[in-house]
Amino acid sequence: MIAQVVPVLLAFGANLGDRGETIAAAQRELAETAGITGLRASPLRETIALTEAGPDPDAPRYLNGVAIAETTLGPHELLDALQAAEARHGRVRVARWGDRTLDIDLILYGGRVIQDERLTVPHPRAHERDFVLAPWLDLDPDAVLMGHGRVADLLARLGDSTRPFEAAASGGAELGAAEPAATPAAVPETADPAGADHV
Ligand code: A4P
Ligand code: MG
Repeated sequence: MIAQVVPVLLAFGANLGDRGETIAAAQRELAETAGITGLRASPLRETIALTEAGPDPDAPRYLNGVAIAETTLGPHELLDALQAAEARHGRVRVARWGDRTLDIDLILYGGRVIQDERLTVPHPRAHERDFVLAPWLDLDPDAVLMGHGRVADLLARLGDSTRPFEAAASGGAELGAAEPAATPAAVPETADPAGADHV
């Protein structure tokens, strides 16, 4: 049986500790994980913390970025790898949307729609978050979010409160973010939502 290679979009966020180094290290680790290839990271952006009470300019700022990759892992295996990386980098779950050393979300898994007790894909809030859309647009100016349309249009409607993060440790360049990249958003919306992980 030949494993199917699936394009994925991952989102990274951190607002505690050495945020840029944590995200860069997690991206390096994922790039070296068996079953994950071709990881290309966006530049990081500095963003205002969104809490359950709304945007909080007094909370520690986040760094956010996205990465595209290809995987032969199934979606839940990939989530296991993302959560293992979060745990290695000291993620402690205290409050929903609370401060964190590292959060990694699976935004897109090819053209698949997944809804179960562990995973909702496409990520249900990605379309309303400038901290996901802005770095994604940096990485892929033609990006399309399945079910919602062009990322450039979504971000223009939403407004962009994020700022480029200039630190040398931004991580994106190291993993090859210089060239615009095609993303899983390029997967046609007609993609078989029940598409098997294996052929
Ligand atoms: N889960 C379901 N679907 C997914 C998915 N597509 N990717 C489940 C990742 N996980 C997914 O996540 C809770 C559970 O969601 C997991 O156990 C997994 O099985 P979590 O990481 O423990 O908790 P969370 O991240 O606090 O919750 P949630 O609802 O996923 O939060 P969001 O929507 O990701 O928002 N402000 C700024 N500026 N930047 C940020 O990055 N992030 C958040 C978290 C809030 N505010 C932010 C940022
Ligand atoms: Mg999360």
